[in-house]
Amino acid sequence: MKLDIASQKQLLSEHILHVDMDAFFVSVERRGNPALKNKPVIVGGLGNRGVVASASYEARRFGVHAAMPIGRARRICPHATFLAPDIEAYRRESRAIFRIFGFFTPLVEEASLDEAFLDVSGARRLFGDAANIAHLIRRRIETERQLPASVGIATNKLVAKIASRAAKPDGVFAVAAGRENEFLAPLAVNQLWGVGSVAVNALQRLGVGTIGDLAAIPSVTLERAFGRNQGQYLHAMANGRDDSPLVIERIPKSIGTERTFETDIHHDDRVGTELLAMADYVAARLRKERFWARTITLKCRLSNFQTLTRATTVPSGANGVSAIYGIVHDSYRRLDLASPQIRLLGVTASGLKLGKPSRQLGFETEPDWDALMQVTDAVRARFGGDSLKLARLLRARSP
Ligand code: TTP
Ligand code: MG
Repeated sequence: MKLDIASQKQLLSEHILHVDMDAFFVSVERRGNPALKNKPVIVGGLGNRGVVASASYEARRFGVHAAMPIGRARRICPHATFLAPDIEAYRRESRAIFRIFGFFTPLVEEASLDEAFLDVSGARRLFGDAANIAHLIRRRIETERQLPASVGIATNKLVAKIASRAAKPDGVFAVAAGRENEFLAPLAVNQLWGVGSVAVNALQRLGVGTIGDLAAIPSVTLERAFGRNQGQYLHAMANGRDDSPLVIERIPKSIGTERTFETDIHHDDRVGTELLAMADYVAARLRKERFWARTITLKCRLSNFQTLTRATTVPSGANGVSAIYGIVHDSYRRLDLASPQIRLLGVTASGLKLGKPSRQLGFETEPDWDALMQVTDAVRARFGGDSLKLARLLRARSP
């Protein structure tokens, strides 16, 4: 392949690293207990219904693998050391490892506790090519954290991730630009993203076992069998093409809205309607970005410019209109304003975190707010933010 144009070179060069810690939980445990070195070690739930979370490579030789019931692991590898997980210790370790990644590039996607994608295009001037950066990262993790990591290097995330598996344990595997097909061809199709047992069976019926088999099938054939989007996606992946960008978490400090009224408002009922509209707006934005807020703040400015704020902590996180409205409305009532003259109201969500909250057990009689919000978000995404409104807001303006 010719690489004579600078931009093409940039695009096609191996600039994505996938770093994945080897037997992560086990390695952390082993570091604190050298007697476990080179021995079969299994970390997992030790109760009757527990499963293996992480198995040392010595234990894997006996067939032990992640998600295997612990009882079965005990039968096939009885001489292994079995340990209960210490999640807090793994989290601390994870943070230390991600700090090391951040030293090389700000472009880090946190794929899980023990794995990350790094875009090192901008780091090469300082640290040498991708292979050199992989070497430096592994050495720092080894000297500072005494843990083994493996690194896959490629032109894109898909191939880098598969390459890191090929690098394990404690190694580096680089797939040169233009050699993706060659690298992927002998591997089983389930190594590709999103190809689970259903797709594997369907592909088997087409005579496809390896990624090479899949790459040889024309895109149109796959489109007929799996639909246009999925067919094209499978075809691209099988040929080592993947243009998915790194997903880099940038968590804002807060998401909020406020409104100054043309004339001061006096009625509690009107205040409620305004707060509901703002809660709805904030909640929709939180969900759009997949955030949960641990703090909800009401701001209320009176006609004399006195500004009152009330922050409420929600340890489990909130992202729904009912929860946010409930909090700010309650805060407002507790201000206990005798004859309110309100100039401005504001609702802000802060202490944001990404992903699922720690769920509270629901009461069965409550409506399924999650499902309702999903539907609301979907309708609004399709028909616009004003297409679906809470009945009470039908006459109110959006904030
Ligand atoms: P993995 O990176 O999938 O596994 P690993 O690090 O133990 O081994 P490998 O060398 O193959 O990368 O997962 C990272 C950690 O996440 C792992 O140590 C334990 C935890 N984990 C679970 O708790 N449950 C699971 O089902 C899996 C797959 C992992
Ligand atoms: Mg790992």
